[in-house]
Amino acid sequence: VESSIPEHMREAWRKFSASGFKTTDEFEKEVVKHIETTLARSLFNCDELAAYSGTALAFRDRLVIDWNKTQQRQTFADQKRIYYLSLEFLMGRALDNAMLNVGLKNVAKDGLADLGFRIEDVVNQEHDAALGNGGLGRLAACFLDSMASLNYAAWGYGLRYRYGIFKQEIENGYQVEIPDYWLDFNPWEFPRHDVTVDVQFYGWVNKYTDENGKQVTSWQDGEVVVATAYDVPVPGYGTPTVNNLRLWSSKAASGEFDFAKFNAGEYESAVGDQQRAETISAVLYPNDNLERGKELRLKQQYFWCAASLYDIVRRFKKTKRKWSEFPDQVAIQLNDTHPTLAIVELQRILTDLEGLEWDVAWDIVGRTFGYTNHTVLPEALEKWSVPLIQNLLPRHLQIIYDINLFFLQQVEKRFPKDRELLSRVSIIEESQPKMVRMAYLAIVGSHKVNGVAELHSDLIKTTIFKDFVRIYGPDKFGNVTNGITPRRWLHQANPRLSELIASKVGSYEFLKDLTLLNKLEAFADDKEFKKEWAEIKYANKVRLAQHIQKSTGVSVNPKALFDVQVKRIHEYKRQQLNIFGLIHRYLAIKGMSPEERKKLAPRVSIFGGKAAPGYWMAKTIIHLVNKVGEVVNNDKDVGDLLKVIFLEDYNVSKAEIIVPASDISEHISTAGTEASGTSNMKFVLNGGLIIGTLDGANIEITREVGEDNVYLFGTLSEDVEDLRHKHFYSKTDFNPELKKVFDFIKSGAFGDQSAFSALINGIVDHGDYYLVGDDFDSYCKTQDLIDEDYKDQDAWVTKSIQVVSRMGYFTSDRCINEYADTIWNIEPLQVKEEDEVRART
Ligand code: NTF
Repeated sequence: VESSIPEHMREAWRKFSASGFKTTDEFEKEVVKHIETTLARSLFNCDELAAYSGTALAFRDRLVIDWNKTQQRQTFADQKRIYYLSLEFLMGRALDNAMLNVGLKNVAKDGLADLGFRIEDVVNQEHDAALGNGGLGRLAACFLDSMASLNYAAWGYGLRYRYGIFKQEIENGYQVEIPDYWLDFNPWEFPRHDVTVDVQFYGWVNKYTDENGKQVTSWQDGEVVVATAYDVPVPGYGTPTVNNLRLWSSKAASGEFDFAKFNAGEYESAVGDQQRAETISAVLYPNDNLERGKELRLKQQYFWCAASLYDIVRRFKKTKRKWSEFPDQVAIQLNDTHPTLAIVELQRILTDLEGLEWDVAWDIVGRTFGYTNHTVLPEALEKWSVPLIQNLLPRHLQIIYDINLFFLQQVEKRFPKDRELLSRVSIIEESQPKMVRMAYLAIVGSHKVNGVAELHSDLIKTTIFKDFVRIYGPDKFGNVTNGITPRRWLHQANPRLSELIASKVGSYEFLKDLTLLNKLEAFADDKEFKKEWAEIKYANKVRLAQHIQKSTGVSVNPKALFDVQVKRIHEYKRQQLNIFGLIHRYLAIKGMSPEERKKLAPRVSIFGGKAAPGYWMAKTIIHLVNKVGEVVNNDKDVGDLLKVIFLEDYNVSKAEIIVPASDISEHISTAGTEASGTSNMKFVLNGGLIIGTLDGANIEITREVGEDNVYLFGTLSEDVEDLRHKHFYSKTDFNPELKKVFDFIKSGAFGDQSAFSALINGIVDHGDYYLVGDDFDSYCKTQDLIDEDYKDQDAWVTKSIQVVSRMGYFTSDRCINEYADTIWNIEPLQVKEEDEVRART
């Protein structure tokens, strides 16, 4: 408050307050100004990168104006805020999104043309912000877009990794990882060197009675690391709301380095302290659906939780409210268990630092947090070893033990003498060493727990969290089916389709209310419309074909069926089923007469995705796909009938090219393993059909778009356990067609067969955990059906239109409204109508 300018001196401020460009001329003026002054370049020295930088800075200025106003508005409104804690935010590129969200892309397009540039080339200069692995991080990014677009007062909190997810190159068919240093030029972040938090590690706990006879618990003599805030504006679509994503960066507490040590000649150790501190936020862990219990990862988690909580509490304290009102002002959503320490940290702040009674504090904590579970895979459920926490966070370990004690006492009271139950639900697992079960801690410390698709939410209630449903009752557990933002995944990625839709449904209003897509249904048999629809898909395929040619050297026929599987490489996602199916197809083609071949539908199979660097089996799958591609793509007998492509370095910006170009995409996880999946929604929203198992959101997509419009196959989730069990005593009825595929691989058809033996043995000899053998036959038959259906292009296009018209449910706007209603208990913040109108024009 002391830093605000007194009312009688605000005249000059109002007069000169920035307002932002509106016309092409004004835009150009801004771009030239930035290129000449901010970048110190000139028209004699301006490449596409400089044009990108100038454009980004011009739009950044524009966003900052609305951003500041939004933050002021939210502060004055003094209402509840949402805090979304996520270790991953997979934002992708920001410029195109900013241009579309503020409604000035056409202005920029014309302006850039005047200045000698094509807008696509300029946009393509931007480096993806890749602070995430896959679905979990991208979901967080879609949620930020929706929360801003719906005018919720919401902040994201994350880590500012110096290195995001690695860049993938393929060398001789193998994945090679290259560091992703993305911060060289990043106009979208604002360092807040004045917003810092000291975060403590190690040390010991001192309990004593002070001079007033009060019990004091203090955590002392630890090592301090400084968290500095970097803020990223998050613009909403068609609204002046610009929310904030705050990312923390770590630095040693002593500044540049410890001068005392430096002067004493201990240069190395002085620099070492600095580097050790900076290491905390240096790199994103590249595992998807896997936790490995590394100490540095735990440090990252606490560093981020402590800084975020301090920030949230500091903001609350400015309102001078009573602590009991904290949950009326603050809703914190935990994106998986990664931020679970925030629960413990808030309890510590309220009891040790603010002096609240344990029970009073614990009630506040419970009302504040909500926890979203994103996986049932046992290897992905976080557990931290007690000795590790004891050493790094001694006070937090005590609090965890107390939380567990009070929780178990409560359970004992309701279920007397059920010792089995007590040991099953204990937050502490009595193993060697003892482990803290983070999901259990998250459940006990939250008022709502949700899964991310109906099947998944049912599964968590009946399997991993079954006992907790007994203890707390079913109401604590809910479902919020995932969604995606139609702004990025339709309007931005597929502008021609978005425009065609707008021309039929009347306006671009469907981007804010996706259920309006249902108006398209009326045109599903309209000849003219179908022609335009098909033309757009074809143009998108031509664009992808060009990309494939450029990046792999393989030329593919855009008239062929494009079959896409892009996602992290994981055994449970079953890229191996896909590639085995393709080898089967290749063998079939080789065995056909020329007449038979003529009847076949040409197909291009496209794979993309990264393997975690330590995930050997996933890397083997990548290797096999590449080797199959080498053989198939160079076989003259096959020609256009089959091409197998591995696109390297799959990321958000590549997805924006790939997704609009698919005819069929594959979502073929073993039933019960993929919590939701979100790319399935992106493909269908762009008029692609899907082949999938009855897993995750596939089930709800099928319900919405109709069973006739989805290619379903494979084992049901309720049968998975029995089959797994059966594999251990009968291998006799092993699929003969799949065996032929394995024999072909073993013959050395794709190079040294020993490279693939583990992949095959896992299926043949080691229990086939992911049921590849069980589902192979129905998978291949379903692919044959797709071949047949694709030949009838007219019927295919009708389906394509129908499915899009029924995708309204899968907008992330719907999810955010559900979270707001059922978990956060928060309403959007009203924005003045004139501001709304200004934002749209
Ligand atoms: C992922 N979970 C799931 O594997 C996906 O099915 C889901 O779509 C996304 O979350 C988003 O909900 C994880 O990445 C994690 F971390 F939980 F394993």
